[in-house]
Amino acid sequence: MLRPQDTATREKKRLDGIWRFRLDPESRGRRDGWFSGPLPEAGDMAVPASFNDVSADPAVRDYVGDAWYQRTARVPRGWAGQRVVLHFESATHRATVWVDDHEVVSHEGGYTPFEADITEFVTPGSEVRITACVNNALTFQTIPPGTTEQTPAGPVLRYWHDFFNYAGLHRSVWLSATPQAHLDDITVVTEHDGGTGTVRYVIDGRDGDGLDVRVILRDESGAEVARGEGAEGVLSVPDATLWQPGRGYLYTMEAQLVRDDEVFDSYLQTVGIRTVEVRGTEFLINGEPFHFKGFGKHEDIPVTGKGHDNAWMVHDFRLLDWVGANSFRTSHYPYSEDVLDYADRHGIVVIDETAAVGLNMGLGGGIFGSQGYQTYSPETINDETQRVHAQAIRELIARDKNHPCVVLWSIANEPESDTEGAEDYFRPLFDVARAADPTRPVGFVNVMLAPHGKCRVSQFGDVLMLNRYYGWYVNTGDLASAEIAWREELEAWATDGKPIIITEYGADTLSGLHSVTPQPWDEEYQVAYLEMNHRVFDSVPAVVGEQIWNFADFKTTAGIMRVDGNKKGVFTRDRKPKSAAFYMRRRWREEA
Ligand code: GCB
Repeated sequence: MLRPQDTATREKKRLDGIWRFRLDPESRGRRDGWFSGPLPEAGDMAVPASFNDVSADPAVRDYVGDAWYQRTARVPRGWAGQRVVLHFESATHRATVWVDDHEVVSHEGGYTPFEADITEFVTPGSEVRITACVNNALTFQTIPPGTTEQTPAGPVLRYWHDFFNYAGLHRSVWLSATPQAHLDDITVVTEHDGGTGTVRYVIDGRDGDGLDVRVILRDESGAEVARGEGAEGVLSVPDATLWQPGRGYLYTMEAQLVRDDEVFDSYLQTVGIRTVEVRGTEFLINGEPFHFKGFGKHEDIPVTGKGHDNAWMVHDFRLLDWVGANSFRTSHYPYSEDVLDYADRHGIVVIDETAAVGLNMGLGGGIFGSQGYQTYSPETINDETQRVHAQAIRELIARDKNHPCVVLWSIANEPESDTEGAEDYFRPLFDVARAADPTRPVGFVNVMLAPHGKCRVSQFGDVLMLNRYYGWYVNTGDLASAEIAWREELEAWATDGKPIIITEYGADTLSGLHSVTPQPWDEEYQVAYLEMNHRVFDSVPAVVGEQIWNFADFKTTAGIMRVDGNKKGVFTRDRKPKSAAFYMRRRWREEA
């Protein structure tokens, strides 16, 4: 699947704006055919946005079930004879879509795109009615998982991840036109050797019998630097400018379907020439040791929730630059493609994560507190969950494989990983990731409950990614003991001979709370906590990265461990710096 584009042969029309919207707690809509006419008794909803906080109504905020979106759109009259596609960048967590009365596509998984060829249902120049039934329930067979528990007051959704179950149409919806004979997929893999860059490409086309594939690679000035013929090939780029952390140089590869000099379809694929390799305990980008400095983030902003917003995105990248970060992890789900494009362009390194978070019944609404379920069992996380998880890995890699910013796949965050069930569950999933992308390292994020010597899944990863909260969830307020325990555990991990990235460490901190005698929740404690962690990291050579939890405060479910959300941000939810932001800026910028 290729994201909609405007090119010499393609057009796109964004369908964002105000859609008609209605909750459907009794799931009547399908039976009553709500798609077959104007959505009855509907209100308004912004797209893109999570619906939860927009309405200022607790019943909408906490709603679980079907939610209907509808709008009309005019298919441009110039699209006659073209193939017309309806493309959703995401629908959380699943959706079924109708065009007028025709059901055109269903998709499972809240953070990857899907589309339908709707040519046969539309007439260029006329309007169509587009209806999406989005559903945000979670079960043991969804990624992420959850379950609905019956309470005396009715059903309540429970889940084991520590962020709010925002839902809706979080990203853009597009109508797009392509030629009937069209390009369908592009894969690029890059290498370089002594100044010469190599771009291997594979192009898939559809309905293009008798057409040839041609690719043209241009540099940032638009000058052609290489050209190839055929659906697969290797381009050689003398004196290539590399894509590097902090310097996101991008070539553009134009893929064409052609006959002689006539171009039938054209698609523009950005290409960053760079290599990624794990060697011993080093993580190499372009053959140079790379040290990850950054954050676990969230797609989370006031009111809009997980809805993509360009102003907030640009602002976040400005703050990453200000603080001296060079990377982040897309904790805990695939982010908007706009974010990855932006990271490509700005040389920010990304650990790209699936939405497999909370496969761990040992975790509560913070880090501890068993939930009374067995994680892996026929009734809970089972073969079907594994199948859905495998599909989530494939869809993430299919979507993001060409982004130079992505250097590492994270196939899960903090699953239960110290049991035989975990080993059986995860072994094949690493194979799925490696089959989908043999070029990047693969890992998963280990939880404190499965320390070195107990974890049975880390053996499968190319790198070790550790989330640790010494001085917060354990040794709370006692940084001296925390430092001893943490160093001991980290030194044990270092004996595995793999690079270690600390993918989470953090302390909840209430912005504005100060003390000359630091203790948990005040800004000085957050700084002291970070300083203690850095003493530990800096003394263990296998540590190749530190990503603080979290970039900014974010919304969670209500709970006794959370005051208006998770407060481990170095910035507040509205991106005001805490003292830790200035401290990190000193550490990361002075080291640079
Ligand atoms: C974790 C989770 C993250 C939580 C964090 C916390 O280990 O990976 O999703 O938000 O801890 O603050 O408890």
